Amino acid sequence: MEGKLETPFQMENTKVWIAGHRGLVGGAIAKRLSRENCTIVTIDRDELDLRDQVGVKKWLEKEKPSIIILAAAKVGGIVANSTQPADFLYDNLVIETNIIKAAHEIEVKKLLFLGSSCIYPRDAKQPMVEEELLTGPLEKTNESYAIAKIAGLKMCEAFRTQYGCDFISAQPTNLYGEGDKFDPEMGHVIPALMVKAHKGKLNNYSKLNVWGSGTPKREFLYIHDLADALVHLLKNYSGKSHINIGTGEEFSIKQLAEKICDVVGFQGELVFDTTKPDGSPRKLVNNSRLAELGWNSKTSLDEGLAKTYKWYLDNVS
Ligand code: GFB
Repeated sequence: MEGKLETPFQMENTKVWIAGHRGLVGGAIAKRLSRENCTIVTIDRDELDLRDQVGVKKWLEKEKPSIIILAAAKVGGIVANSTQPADFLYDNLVIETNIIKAAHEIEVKKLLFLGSSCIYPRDAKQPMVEEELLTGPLEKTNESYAIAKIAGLKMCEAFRTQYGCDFISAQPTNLYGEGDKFDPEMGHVIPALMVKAHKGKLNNYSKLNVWGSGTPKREFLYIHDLADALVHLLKNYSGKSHINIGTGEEFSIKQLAEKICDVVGFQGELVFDTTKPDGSPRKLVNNSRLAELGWNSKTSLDEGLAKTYKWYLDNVS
C-alpha cells in the first residue's frame, strides 16, 4: 500500500504539540500519548489564538516541536454547523492554514491533520472509499465545515508534493466520548441526546425529543479508539492520500436514541421532530486502508456509550 512504512516512524524522545488539547480529540490524544516516550507541549486559547498567524509562527519558532497533531477546530452538531457557516469556514480555514504553513517553515518532522467524514459528497457510494472525495455535491448542513476540512487535507497533500513535507491527514467518522460538549442545542447527537434523556429521567418526562426523522444512519467512533488509531497512523503511515477512520458499523438515529435511553435509564417515548434537519442520509466510511496498515477499532457502541454516560455523571451533571 502506498505510504505504508516498513520501519515505523520513531516517536521516542520527540516533542509533540497537540493543537487543540482541550477538545474532545486533543484530550484523548494527550492521554494516549502519555503511553509513548515523548514530550507533549500545549498552549491554552487565552495565551494563543490559533487564528493569529504571527502568534502561531512565533510560538512554533520558540517551541520547535518535531511532531504536530492538528486537532484544533471549531466543531459542533448539525444546528451549530448550519447556523454559523461563516465561523465554521473562517475559523477552521485560518487555524489550519496558519499551523500547516508555519509547520513547514520550522521544518517539523511530521504533521497529522484531523478532518471528518463530512468531506465526502452527500450521495457518495457507501461505504465511502477515500477516492470518493470531490466526486459530487456536499451535504448543505455542514458544507462550510467540509470545505475547510477539504482545504486542510489538500494543503497537507500540496506541501508534501511541493516541499516533501511529511504531512498526513485522517478523516474520522462521528466521534463521541469523555470530554465531549454536552450541549443540547449546539452539540453532536450523542451528548445532546444524553443530556436530554438524563434531564428527562430526573424530571419524569414522558417524551424525548429526537431531531429529524430518526432514519439517517451514522457510524460512531469512540474517542479513545480514535486516539489509538492516530498514533498508529503517525508511526506507520507517510502517504499523500487521506485515511478514513471508522468502525465499519452504522446505526440509525432511532436505534441510537433507544440505546441512549437504555444507558441513561430513561423510559419515556421517542418523539421525532421533523422540523429539525436530518443531514446526510448515511456516512459510513470504508476502513480498508487503515486495516491494511494494521489497525481496527475495539470499543462497541454500547460499551462506549456506557463509559461516556459515566463520565458525564461524574464530571458534568
Ligand atoms: O451529530 P449531528 O449533529 O451531526 O447529528 P451530523 C446527527 C444526526 O442526529 C442528524 C440527529 O440526523 C440529527 O438530526 N439528531 C437527533 C440530533 N437528535 C439530535 C439532537 O438532539 N442533537 C443533534 N445534534 N442531532 C456532523 C457535522 O453532522 O457530523 C459536523 O455537523 C461533523 O460538522 C460531524 O462533520 C462528523 O452527523 O449530521
